[in-house]
Amino acid sequence: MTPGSILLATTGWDAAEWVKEFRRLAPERPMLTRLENATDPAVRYALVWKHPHGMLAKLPNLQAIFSLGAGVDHVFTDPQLPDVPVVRIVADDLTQRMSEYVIWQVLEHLRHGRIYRHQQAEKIWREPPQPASSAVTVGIMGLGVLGRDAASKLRHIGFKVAGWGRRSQQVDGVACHHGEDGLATFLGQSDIVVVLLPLTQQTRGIVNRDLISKMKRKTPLGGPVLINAGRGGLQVEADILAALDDGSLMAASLDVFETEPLPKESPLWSHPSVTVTPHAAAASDPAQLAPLMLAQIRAHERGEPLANLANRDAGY
Ligand code: NDP
Ligand code: OXD
Repeated sequence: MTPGSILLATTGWDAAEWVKEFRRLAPERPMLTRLENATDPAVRYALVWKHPHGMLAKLPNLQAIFSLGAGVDHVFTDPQLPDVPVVRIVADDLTQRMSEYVIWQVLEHLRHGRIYRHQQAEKIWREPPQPASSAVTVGIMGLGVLGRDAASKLRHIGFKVAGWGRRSQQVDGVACHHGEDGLATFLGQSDIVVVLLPLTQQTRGIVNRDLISKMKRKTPLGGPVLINAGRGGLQVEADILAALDDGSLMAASLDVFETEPLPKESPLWSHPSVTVTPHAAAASDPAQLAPLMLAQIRAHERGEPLANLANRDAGY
């Protein structure tokens, strides 16, 4: 069997390193990058990040779609998505990067990073109260591959950890909650809420005024803290800003936004209680991930099943 061609279809993302990596690892396998070539019958695999909608439907022999990220919302929003398996990224490298981001931001809030940066700029020598990590509960919304790893690493640092998902599950040392009924209890327990949910029809806009109003008010940090590294569509930015301004939210670390890149006029950029990062919590590194994708493609061509399939009905 001749090796199937790969089409790389991305927008808003420089794909040069991915092309280089695939050409290095599989020089025998034709790799297409021009989106107007998306009718080529030789293409069996599409690697996508925010591909132009409708284009994949024109590939007559497409066998699988690989998301270049762990999230697949950008794939499922294509109204003409062909009926082939959609593979998402599950990789230790990406998981480790996300856990690093979560730990970094949780510690930033525990250890008053924003306050000390301000104090240094003003030459102020003052030590605010220092709560123990063991006095703080980090609540993780989305106990999937990324949420469970972050939970385990936070526990090892010393935090108490709660988690919330769609279905009931047990995770060692984590107070697990699920479904709509479990959400208020989960929020009432969590001093810092970390959002690692996928964006689906059910989760769009979930981080809104109503959810923030259910967050624990009295926390060892002085107020509730939000960290969102899931997707921008999960949050209602106007509600977050209003909550920060009226004090119902103390601080927020946001890696993802309703519109990306975050528009220059967004008040989030300059809000003193907000930390903005440019959708950089966990980068997809081609040197780490291309070999895994290629291994999947080769296994598929040997007749083995594809792993890490997204569920089209659930949307993640
Ligand atoms: P998983 O699919 O492994 O986990 C998703 C979790 O969310 C599961 O626990 C699932 O519950 C839960 N969930 C889904 N829908 C609901 C719902 N309606 N109510 C409650 N819980 C729900 O995904 P990953 O952990 O691999 O990734 C999570 C997200 O992180 C990605 O979808 C992506 O959007 C984002 N991401 C962001 C990055 C960044 O750089 N900012 C990088 C990588 C990913 P259940 O266990 O019951 O299925
Ligand atoms: C992802 C992302 O989904 O980078 O992996 O957001």
